[in-house]
Amino acid sequence: MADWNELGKVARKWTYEAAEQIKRALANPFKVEAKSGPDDLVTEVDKNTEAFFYQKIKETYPDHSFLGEEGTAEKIHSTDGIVWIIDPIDGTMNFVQQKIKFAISIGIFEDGVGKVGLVYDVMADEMFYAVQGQGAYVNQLELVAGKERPLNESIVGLNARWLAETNHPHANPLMALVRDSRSVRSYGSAAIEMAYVAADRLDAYVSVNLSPWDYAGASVLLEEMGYCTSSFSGKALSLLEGGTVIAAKQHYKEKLYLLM
Ligand code: 2AM
Ligand code: CA
Ligand code: CA
Ligand code: CA
Repeated sequence: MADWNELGKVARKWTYEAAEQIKRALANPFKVEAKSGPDDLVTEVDKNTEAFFYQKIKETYPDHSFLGEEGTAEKIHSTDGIVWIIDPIDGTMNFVQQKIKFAISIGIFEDGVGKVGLVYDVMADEMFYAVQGQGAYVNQLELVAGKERPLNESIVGLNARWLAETNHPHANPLMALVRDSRSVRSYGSAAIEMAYVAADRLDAYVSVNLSPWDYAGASVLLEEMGYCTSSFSGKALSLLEGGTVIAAKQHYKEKLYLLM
């Protein structure tokens, strides 16, 4: 049986190493390309960081599988065995333009069950991590369950872009969420926003379109806190295909489904 504490330690060690490389890269010019549009960027630093993790995992754990955003390894079609799901830089636009608020995100799963999750906010030096059944932490501090606030006292993370697309099927429910919550925040990194829910800095986070690498790491943190992660229709998040995402304290679950 795998030693998840040990795997967690190794994942954190590699993450700190990768973060040093990312910070060094930030000091020099690097190539930026647009993928699907001007708000969807990738840099050579994203690709190099993913390749770094892929090399390490292949060398150290040749029987583990790998899924990353930048396609370093072939797409996987099954979650059998031990699978590392990695977003080398979550919040690439922040990385390129703001140079803060981006994260390395790693989820390690066994037969589809989250065992290790980490989200490392590189510039803030905040390591959010959890090992299944061992608690969730930010750096040395153990996270404790947050207050269950009513919606009008809650702060919700979401991307404001969806509100502007009035024909979008979820524009109106999102508008209601903006109106009825205490306030909304948009940080530009889904992984950090979901980690903030785990850490009680946000009460909920919603997105109309994410991929497994965006939420894999944070979903282990949220699970460990007893919070809920699901699609807008209440389905479990898939590790092979993306879609809508709700990450929230448990008491919002029914409320958010109804709203969406
Ligand atoms: P990324 O930076 O790794 O691409 C805000 O853009 C959040 O949504 C980020 O976490 C970003 O992850 C994610 N995201 C998912 N799909 C995206 C897309 N097509 N374009 C931009 N951001 C996307
Ligand atoms: Ca991306
Ligand atoms: Ca991402
Ligand atoms: Ca990314």
